[in-house]
Amino acid sequence: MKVCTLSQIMDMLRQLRGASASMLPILLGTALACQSPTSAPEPVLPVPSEAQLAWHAMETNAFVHFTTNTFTGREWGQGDENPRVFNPAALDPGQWARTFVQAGFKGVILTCKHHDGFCLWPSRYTEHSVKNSPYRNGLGDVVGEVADACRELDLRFGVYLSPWDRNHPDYGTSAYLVYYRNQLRELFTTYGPIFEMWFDGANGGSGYYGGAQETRTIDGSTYYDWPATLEMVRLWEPEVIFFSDAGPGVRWCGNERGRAGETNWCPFSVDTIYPGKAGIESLLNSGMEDGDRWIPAEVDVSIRPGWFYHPEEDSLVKTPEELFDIYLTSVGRGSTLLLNVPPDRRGVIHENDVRSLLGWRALIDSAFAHDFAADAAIEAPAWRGQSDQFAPSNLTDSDPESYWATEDGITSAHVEVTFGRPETVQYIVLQEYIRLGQRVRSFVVEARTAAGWAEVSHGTTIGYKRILKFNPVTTDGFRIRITDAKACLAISNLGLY
Ligand code: FUL
Repeated sequence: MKVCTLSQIMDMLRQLRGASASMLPILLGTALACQSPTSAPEPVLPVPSEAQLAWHAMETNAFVHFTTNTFTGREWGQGDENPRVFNPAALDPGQWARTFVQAGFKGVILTCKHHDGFCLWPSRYTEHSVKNSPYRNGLGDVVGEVADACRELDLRFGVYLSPWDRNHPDYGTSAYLVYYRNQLRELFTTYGPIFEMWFDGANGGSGYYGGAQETRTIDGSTYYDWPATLEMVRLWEPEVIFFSDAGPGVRWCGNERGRAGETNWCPFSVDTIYPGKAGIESLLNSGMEDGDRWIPAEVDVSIRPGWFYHPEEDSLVKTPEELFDIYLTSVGRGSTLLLNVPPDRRGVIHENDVRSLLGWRALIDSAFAHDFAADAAIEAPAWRGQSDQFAPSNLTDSDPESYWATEDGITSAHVEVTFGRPETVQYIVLQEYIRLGQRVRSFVVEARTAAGWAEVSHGTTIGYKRILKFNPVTTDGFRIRITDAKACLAISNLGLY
């Protein structure tokens, strides 16, 4: 029996909209022929929201650290910096955006305020901002310029607003929360749409605090009252993704080295977790197979040793090869990569960073230039209802909404891919149909040899995307064996490069 994929149904609906009365019987006939006798697998909870699905699909985003530190050489400003030190004489967010687009990024997250409390927009709630800097004689608005440059090139824009503020006199009291929320209102109502809000876990400690020059500690589990803040922000931006150790949108991957866990579950339970909680790095890194919420890991790492630009690090920019390796351990492990590229003192992305970024993109493009699976024959002994809707050919049809599925309760199964002639392959890309939850616990990749199937690689979780790199193998066929899963399989994509 002929069955319809979601995209076929969407096509039909589109045609129906423009159909004349005489075409209706034909379209109805097609629709009836498409009825499926086989139901889709039940979702395995938790499942991602639409906003999280869109976030997964972004895959790589740019992080931009820029503040007084860029000019003072620090990584964490004390909060006592004179705003006059902030003077990017040739600021060019258009150059950032063009570079980011060429590098393949889909979004940009800007440190609107780092721990030094200096605001890159002329906030009406503080004097510690661009309005007291020489930049455009105090009339500039870096956040506005960056948001506009992003929008012009279809990059989504996100904000980092440090909860810890070493400048503000009220930090540590409830008055500071009012200040922090006022600033969020300014950002979300002036510079939206904002796709992601990033609040890091570095909280409390020594600082200027309006001249007090002291150490202030806060209770990270209660002080910020995050649920109330998030509820407020959602009024302005219902779909915004919140980043923190505890999500709720996405979680930290537990390190700043660019490595998501080899086993990386998106499900995560946050009952006892709050932003900045110590000692949970490995949990954050691997997620929780039985977690009760979808909170995928985001990998944040800098292209340089520091988060901010320092001239003495110009020779220490990560090479295209190092960045490619990070791509494999972030995007290739089911995460999104948030790669920090800090502008220099002129206000542009330094030549060395541009060179590395473009070299990195060229490596990705060349590694994944030709998918040998796309025109290969693909077979499996059995699949869900033997229905076209769940057939193994869905793995290679480049439709992310179609998938190969097994019968309920069948948690191990295999597919065989046969090329027309021997090809040399070094990467496998697998993607689960995560709309129905994350399922796979382990899998094995084998190549056909004269002596039978030989293992070339194996992995644990797949999730949104899993890329495995192995020693190049020349063969005319592969077998992918899913060896264990939480429930029946639902896999949308298989690529061999
Ligand atoms: C950390 C901060 O302390 C660093 O300066 C940087 O912003 C990094 C992304 O998050 O918590």
